[in-house]
Amino acid sequence: MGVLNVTPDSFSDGGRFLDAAAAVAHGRALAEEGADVLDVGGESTRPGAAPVSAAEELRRVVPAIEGLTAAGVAAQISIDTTKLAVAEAAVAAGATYVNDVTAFRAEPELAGLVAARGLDCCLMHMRGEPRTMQENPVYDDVVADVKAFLEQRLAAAVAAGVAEERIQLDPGIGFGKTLAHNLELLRRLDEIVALGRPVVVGTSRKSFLGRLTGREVEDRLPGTIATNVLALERGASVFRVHDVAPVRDALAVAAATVRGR
Ligand code: HH2
Repeated sequence: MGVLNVTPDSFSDGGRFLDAAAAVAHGRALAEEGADVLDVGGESTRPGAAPVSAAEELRRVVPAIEGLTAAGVAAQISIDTTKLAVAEAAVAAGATYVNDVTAFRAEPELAGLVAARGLDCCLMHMRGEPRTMQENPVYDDVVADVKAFLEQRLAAAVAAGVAEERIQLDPGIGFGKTLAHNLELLRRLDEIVALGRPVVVGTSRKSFLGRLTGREVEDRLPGTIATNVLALERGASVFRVHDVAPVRDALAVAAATVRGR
């Protein structure tokens, strides 16, 4: 899953693809690098980020998705949003996957859209909301807590009519978690995989990699690769990254080693 942020303020690439033509060109490049899914987002969820109105989010993402669809991009288009109105317009423009970092808690009606249109979706764990989520996060047992949350959100989505086979789950690396929490989630990712749905991981360029390596955001690819390879070994199946080509190569080698192909 390649990240396509159409925002002025995303933590690693804010402002680079705000123009629709630049976003489409970057999306096509990610697809050529081998992304199966392009995750288009118009609202940054970095720690401390301020919310964006639906009108502004629509203004950012719809032209980019329309452009990707018109270009016949060879990847599934995902809309990274928490808002029903944004998802509806994105689907009309060609998106068939909804990535909601609130797991249908912000706008529960989003589950109805996903169900009615037969869309794929990702339900992610987040403690609190982006503005405050990094203020002293505490868990009894982070893996058990995240697993129980995802199990409950999976059941809620199925109860709302979403087909279980359309649902992917994500522990939400960096969303209301300390460095130790992120590492424990990655180390024990097999416990999340045991829920039986494909697991998505998003470690790409995140600040915990900077904490471990001392690297700035543009120099965190080695840490991104290490975490994705470990996640694959523990059973993850979707890898949300900014740098598709190098991560794809690393995962091809890791998968061949782990699975014998
Ligand atoms: N991480 C980010 C955004 N959306 N969605 C899922 N499912 N999993 C993630 O880990 C995840 C996500 C944050 O990364 P990015 O999009 O690069 O930054 P920003 O939120 O600042 O736009």
